[in-house]
Amino acid sequence: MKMERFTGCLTGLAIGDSLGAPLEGFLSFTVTADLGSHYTDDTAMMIGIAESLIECKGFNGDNMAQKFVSNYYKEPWRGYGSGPPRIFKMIKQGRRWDECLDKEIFPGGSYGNGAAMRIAPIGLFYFDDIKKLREISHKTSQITHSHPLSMEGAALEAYAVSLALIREKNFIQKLYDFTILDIYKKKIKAIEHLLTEKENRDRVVRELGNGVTAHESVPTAIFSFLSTDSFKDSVIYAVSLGGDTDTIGAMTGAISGAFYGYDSIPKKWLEKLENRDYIFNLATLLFKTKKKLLDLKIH
Ligand code: F2R
Ligand code: MG
Ligand code: MG
Repeated sequence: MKMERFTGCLTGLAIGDSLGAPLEGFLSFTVTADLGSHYTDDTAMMIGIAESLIECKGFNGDNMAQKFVSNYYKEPWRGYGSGPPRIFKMIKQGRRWDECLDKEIFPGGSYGNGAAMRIAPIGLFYFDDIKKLREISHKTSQITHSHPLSMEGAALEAYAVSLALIREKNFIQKLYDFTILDIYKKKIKAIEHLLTEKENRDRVVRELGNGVTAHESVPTAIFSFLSTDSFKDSVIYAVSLGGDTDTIGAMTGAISGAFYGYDSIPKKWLEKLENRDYIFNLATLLFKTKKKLLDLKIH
C-alpha cells in the first residue's frame, strides 16, 4: 500500500472527469481537447465518500449521506443526474439513508452509473478485504442507487481500483470471478477479445457501451485501463469513446491513477485541475487513516 497510489487514484478520477466534462454527450471522436475548467458531480460525490471514510474511520451511512447532501447544496451546479438531487432533498427533510429512496423515483431503483463513478475511495479503503469491499460498495450505492446493476457495477469498479492498487497481474480473471451478475461476466469476457480491437471504437462501444447506466460504462472504463499503457493514454482513450465521457474518464482515471501513481499524471493537467490540493490532501488523509487501522490490527 503506497500513498502515491492513493493520491494517484483520487486525483486521477478528478482529472478523467475534468477531461471528459466538456465532451459529455458527444459521439466517439479523436480527442485533442484539454481539461475543462471544472470537475463535475463524479468528483464532488467521490469527495463526499472520502471525507466520510476519514471522519468516521470507515463506513457510516448517516454521515456519508449528510456529506452528499451538504456538498450538493454548496455546489448544485456540478451537473448531477436527475435522481440524486431529489433524494438529497428527501434526506434533508429527514428520510433515512437506507430507505432505498431511488425506488420512489425509478421502478426497481436507479441503474445509473452515479454509484460507480464515485466509489474509488471504497476500493482503496477496503482493498484488503474483498467481502467487506463488496458489502460497503453496495451500502454506499444504496444511498442513491439501489438497483442490483448499479450496486454491483459500483462493487466491480471498487474491486478494479483495489486490484490496480496492488498491481494484480491476473486482472481480468479476478474481475470475472468476483462479479455475481451474468451481464458483467459477459462484458468482462468481451473485454478479453476486444483487447486486440481497441482502435475499432464503434465495436468497443457496441459491445461494452458508453452510456449513463452502470453496465454500459463500468466495463468500458476497465477496458480503457487494460487496453492502454499509461495514465495519459487510458483517460484520453476513455474520453475518445464519446457518450458519458466525464464518468467513463473518471472511472478510468481512478483505476489508472491507482496503478501508475500520482507522478504519472501529466503536469500540465495537474496545474489546471480545480481544487487539486484539497483532493491530494484528502487522498493523503485517507491513506493515513487506513494505515493507522492496519497498524492497530497488526500490533
Ligand atoms: N447528469 C449528467 N449529465 C447531464 C448533463 C450535465 C450538463 N453537462 C450540466 O452541466 O448540467 N451527468 C451525471 O449523471 C450521470 C450519473 O447519473 P446518476 O447519478 O446515476 O443519476 P440517475 O438519475 O440515478 O440515473 C441516470 C439516468 O439513468 C436512467 N435510469 C436509471 N435508472 C433507471 C430505471 N430504473 N428506469 C429507467 N431509466 C433509468 C435515467 O435516464 C436517469 O436519469 C453521470 O453521467 C454524471 O456525470
Ligand atoms: Mg458528471
Ligand atoms: Mg457523466
